[in-house]
Amino acid sequence: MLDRSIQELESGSLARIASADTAEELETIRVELLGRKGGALVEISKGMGKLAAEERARIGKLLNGAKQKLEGALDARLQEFSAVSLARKLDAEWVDLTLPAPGPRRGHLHPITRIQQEIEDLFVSLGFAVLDGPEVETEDHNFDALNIPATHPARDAQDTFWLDGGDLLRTHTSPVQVRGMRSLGPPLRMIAPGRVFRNESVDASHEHTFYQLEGMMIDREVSVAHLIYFMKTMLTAIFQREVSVRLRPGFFPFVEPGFELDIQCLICGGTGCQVCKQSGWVEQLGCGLVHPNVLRLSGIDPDEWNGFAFGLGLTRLVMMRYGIDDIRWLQSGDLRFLEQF
Ligand code: 2NL
Repeated sequence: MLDRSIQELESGSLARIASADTAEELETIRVELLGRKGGALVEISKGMGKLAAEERARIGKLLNGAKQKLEGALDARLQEFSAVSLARKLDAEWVDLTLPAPGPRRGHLHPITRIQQEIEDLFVSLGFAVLDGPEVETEDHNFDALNIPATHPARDAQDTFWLDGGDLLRTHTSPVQVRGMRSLGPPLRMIAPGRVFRNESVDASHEHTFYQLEGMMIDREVSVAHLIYFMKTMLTAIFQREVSVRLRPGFFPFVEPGFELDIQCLICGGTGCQVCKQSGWVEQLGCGLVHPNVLRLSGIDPDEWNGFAFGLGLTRLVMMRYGIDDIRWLQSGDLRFLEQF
């Protein structure tokens, strides 16, 4: 009688275990069968007290065997579940380690940096050194050594950011060239690109911070013909086409004679349009032959040496090249602007 119920319990339970779908279901079955209180096997064993000693031992063995079999089946089924769920996870969550990593987003140089480097490359190919210098300068390097009189309005606080102690933020890159003349000595060829500062009220065409590039060549018997040759070569490289230039008189205290250099308008070819304001010509840069006082103030004998010098605004050049109508975009750091280049 007990034999039968043990066997039936065992085979019925094995079938339930085999068809269980979840770990929770298995746990319910485990409690029902093997639970210390009210588990089916415990209930059966309660009937054993009434049996003869020999019979009790035999049934005890049967019960133990059934218990072990069921425990084994429960554990095995549980194992299956975790194997299946691991397989499912591995299937869903795989990563291809052979794919290239995404890496940082690629940026690019600022349009001003780009035009500066193009002009640097050109002048290096023509034998010029590219010089750098400090943005905080002395009054001597920025004004006195350039033959700019003490009364010149450019020195006023309206134009110059003066610092405590008499130094200033350089208002042009000329002080770099003064340092160059003093350290290199003649003959020399150099350019000085860089950031300059003027105390301007900011609007669409004025910034307190902008970029310039100046250059100079000092040798024996340098003429305006040399100047025109180098300026034409530079402007042809910048605009990537042949350009016609003209000189008009222009005053800068550090050159004599001094010129404003124009190019024939690249938009209309010289017939007149909005860009050249109907004149056919567009102003590009200032230039001239280095003033004898400037040479002397940097220890160069003007009876033996002379040279040409020029200065142009990189910021303005970039605005012309790309048709940018407001100078404030260039220093804004606005990605909507920068990502267009
Ligand atoms: C302009 C005009 C110019 C120079 C810059 C220069 C520098 C030294 C000596 C002589 Cl150390 N000249 N630089 C000469 C003529 C014009 O710049 O309008 N620049 C944006």
